[in-house]
Parts: sequence; C-alpha cells; structure tokens
Amino acid sequence: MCPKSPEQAPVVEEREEKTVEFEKLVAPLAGPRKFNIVYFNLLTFGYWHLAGAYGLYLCFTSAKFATVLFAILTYTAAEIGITAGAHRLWSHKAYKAKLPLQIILMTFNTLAFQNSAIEWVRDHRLHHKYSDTDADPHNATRGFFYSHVGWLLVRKHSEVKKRGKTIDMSDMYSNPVLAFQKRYIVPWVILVTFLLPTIIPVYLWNESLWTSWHVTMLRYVANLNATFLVNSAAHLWGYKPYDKNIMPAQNISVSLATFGEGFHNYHHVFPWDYKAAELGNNRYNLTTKFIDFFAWIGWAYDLKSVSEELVVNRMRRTGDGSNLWGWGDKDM
Ligand code: ST9
Ligand code: ZN
Ligand code: ZN
Repeated sequence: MCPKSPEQAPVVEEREEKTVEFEKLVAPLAGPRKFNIVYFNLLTFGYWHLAGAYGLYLCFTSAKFATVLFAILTYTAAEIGITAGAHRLWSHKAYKAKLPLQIILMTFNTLAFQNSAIEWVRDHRLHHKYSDTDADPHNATRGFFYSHVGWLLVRKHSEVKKRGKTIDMSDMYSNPVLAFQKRYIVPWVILVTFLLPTIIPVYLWNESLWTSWHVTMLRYVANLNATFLVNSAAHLWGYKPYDKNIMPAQNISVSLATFGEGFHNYHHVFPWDYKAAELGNNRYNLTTKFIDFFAWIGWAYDLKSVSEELVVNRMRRTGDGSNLWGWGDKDM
C-alpha cells in the first residue's frame, strides 16, 4: 500500500466525514403516520383566529386610529424579533449582536410568542438540515395545511425527536439572554405579548378594553400566519433560481409579509447570509435595513454574506433558469 503524503491525509478525512453526514441526512420523505391531535392547541389556535377575525372587523368599525397604528407598530417589532432575532441571528449566526441589541431582539421575539427562541431555533435548524422530510417539523411534502399550521396541532413525528438530538444547540444554551427568556417564558409572554399591548391603548388613548384585546389578537395571529407562510407558501410556490431540486422557492408576497424572508430558495442554499436574500436585493427587506442600522451604530457586527461570483455560479449549476435578477448573464 502506498504511504500517504501529509498533504493527502486531510482530504481523505474530509471525504469520510461527508459520507457519515450524508447517511445521517437520509430521512423518510412522508411515510404513513398516525396524527395524534392536541385538542388544547386546536382550541387555543381556533380561539386566537376567531378573536383576530373579530379584531379585524373592529379595526374597520369602531377601533381608534391610534389603536390600529399601534397594532402595526407591534406587528413590525414582533416580526423583527423573529426575522432579525430568532432567524438570522440565533438560528443561523449570520451576524453577531452586542448585549443591548440581543435584549431588544429577545423582547421583540417575546412579543411574537412563537415559543421560546431556543425551541424555535432547535426546530428551525432541524428544518434546514432535513428540509421536507419527516424529520423536518413542518414537512411541506405533507401539503399546505400541515406545513402552515397543522404541524402545531399534532404531536411531532418520531423522526423529528430522534434526529433533533443531532442538532448542536450549545451556543443557545450558553446564551444568558435566551436562558432568561426560556426560564421566565410564561410570565414574560403574558406581560409582553398580551397584557401590555392590550392595556397601553386603554390607558394612553382611552380605547375600550374589548376592542384593544381583539386588536391584540389580530396583531398576534397576523404575525403567526406571516411566519407560517414561509413554511407553507414559500415551500410550495415560486421560482427556484438557485436550486431547482429543493422545495423552497422565491415568493415575493411572503417577503412582503415577513420583511424579507420569502427569498427562500436563496436562503436554503445560502443560509448564512444575513440578508437572507441575493446580493443587492434589498427589496421588501426591512430586516436587512434594521440589521444594517445597528451595524452602523456598532451594535451588530461580523455580518456574513455571499460573494456575487458564488451566487452566479450556483445559479448556473443548479438553478431552474428563471434568472430573476439578471445575474446569470454576468460574465464571470
Ligand atoms: C408557535 C409556532 O409557537 C412556532 C414556530 C413558528 C415557525 C417557525 C419556523 C419558521 C421558519 C421560517 C424561516 C424564516 C423566518 C421567517 C420569519 C418570518 C417572520 N429537536 O414540542 P414538543 C423533543 S405557535 C429535538 O412538546 P410534542 C424534546 O425532547 C404559538 N428534540 O413535542 C422535547 O422536550 P424539551 C405558541 C425535540 O409533544 C419533547 O420532544 N406556541 C424537538 O410532539 C417534547 O417537545 C404554541 O402554541 C426538536 N426539534 O408536541 C405551542 N422537538 O422541549 C405549540 C421536540 O423539554 N407547540 N423534541 O426538550 C406545541 O404545543 C407542541 O410543540 C406540539 C408538539 C403539540 C406541536
Ligand atoms: Zn424553509
Ligand atoms: Zn433559515
């Protein structure tokens, strides 16, 4: 047997590591399964949505203008808590944030109440690692309803729990800001998500408690459904300029609702990009502007991105030819 030169050894090691990684990634797409319905969730989600629909009616009939404006502001803050916080900062480490920004994002994230950020990140990292298989918590091969909200109304698939154990969460568990949120999640959510947004309009501009509560419900379900659309619509409909072999797609309507999270074909191919969108594509991307602002004052740093050359090469190699931004024509 030929002795290996020192330069060759690491290459072999790398190949072995990739094979193991590949084996781990083989999860069933959508095997036969029994759905164990969680009736408590069915009731709470049902109530939230009915109350939110009534809140929408009140917005057009009796709510004060300040209440509607306040709901838009809280929607924006909560959305940023998910997109800039749970998603780009904590799930993907696409940039770093100093303590004051982390505290702001954790508070905004609580306003959105989508479980604790730690749980959110665990599900989301799993979603990226096993996209659209039974190990993905919101497996889109099971259709729109399941990936949108159905997955939150039933017990998780055993593949999710089994393969979830392979996700490295050490950075999350050692983060004191997130440990605080997880530890006090119940009183913190009652206060930040429901109580404060309801009583502020009552005390500051004499809104009725009845209206304020239902508009708060509207704001909350609007945030939930915007996020859910990334898992459902942006995994089912849209162009695939970067990888035609995966389900995530570019969906402008979802980007509008989620402040820049609908460029989902790009995001699944380059998840570490802090913009979650193509180079130069800042359209419908309030989240990127938010991070850019905090980078400007020095609270956000180490922003990660992807070179134009890499994006164009990938587009040519695995894209569906839709060439949305015209880069495929670039001479590189
Ligand atoms: C809400 C929705 O919170 C939150 C998710 C939103 C969507 C996120 C994805 C977004 C992607 C988009 C990307 C772009 C960003 C866009 C932003 C746009 C704005 N790994 O969960 P349990 C194990 S709704 C490893 O109870 P069940 C673990 O041992 C509102 N292990 O499973 C765990 O124990 P522990 C409020 C895992 O019993 C144990 O299983 N929230 C994993 O099957 C039990 O976990 C609600 O209403 C994993 N990934 O129940 C709650 N997962 O935690 C809704 C589980 O102690 N959820 N394990 O380690 C529930 O009630 C339940 O989770 C359930 C499943 C009924 C759905
Ligand atoms: Zn996705
Ligand atoms: Zn992601």
